Amino acid sequence: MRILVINPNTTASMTTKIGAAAKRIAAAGTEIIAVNPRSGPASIEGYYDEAISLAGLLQVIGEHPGCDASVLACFDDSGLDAARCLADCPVVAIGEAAFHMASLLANKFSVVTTLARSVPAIEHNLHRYGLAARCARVRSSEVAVLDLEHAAGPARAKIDAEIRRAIEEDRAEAIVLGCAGMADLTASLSDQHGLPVLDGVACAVTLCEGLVRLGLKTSRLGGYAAPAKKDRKSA
Ligand code: 5HY
Repeated sequence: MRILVINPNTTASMTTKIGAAAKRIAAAGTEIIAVNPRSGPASIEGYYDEAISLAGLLQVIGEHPGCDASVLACFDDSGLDAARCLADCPVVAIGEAAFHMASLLANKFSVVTTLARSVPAIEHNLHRYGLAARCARVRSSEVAVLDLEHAAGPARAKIDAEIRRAIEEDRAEAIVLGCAGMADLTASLSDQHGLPVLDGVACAVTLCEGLVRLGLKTSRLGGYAAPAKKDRKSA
């Protein structure tokens, strides 16, 4: 099977890291195609970046028909519903995937994300997915997305400290890492803190493989009907 893994920001080094995390978990016979748009923000932190990233995201989906499934690798699940309408395959977003998997492993989980401005969108998604009651708290580590690319040491120390606070203050029984750029920290953080630490990229790839094996496709009956043919002027 072929899984299209989309990093909706334009930072190629982050796409490489996300692709490596996807390949690490993918089953034998699963081909991972990791891509990012040519246009859009270098990182997505909050509502404005999210809105600016959507045109590039949808363009990339349109340019890669014929995949068996697709992963939306940005933790605020930006553009998920529109992507599901356009893509000719199931689309799984990394936030939604990690929340569902964490709920299978723990009564309560906490999310550790990047900046404070990214928190509200993640909280809204938890409510939208009906999983807010399972999340003790969405915490920001005050690590910018691109700091994960350049300053991994100091960034990791901040994430580490926030996980410790989530365990002590939230009584979190599992941790969801709130950025695709944290994927390479998952195993060592889980070992260090002695609880399940989930990376959304790995969770989403695994769910995609399951959907494909079950032969399941996105329903076209209602909100995810394919876009209607109409005149859409572009700038
Ligand atoms: C992400 N932004 O996973 C999100 C994290 C965030 O560019 N990739 C990004 O802060 O919402």
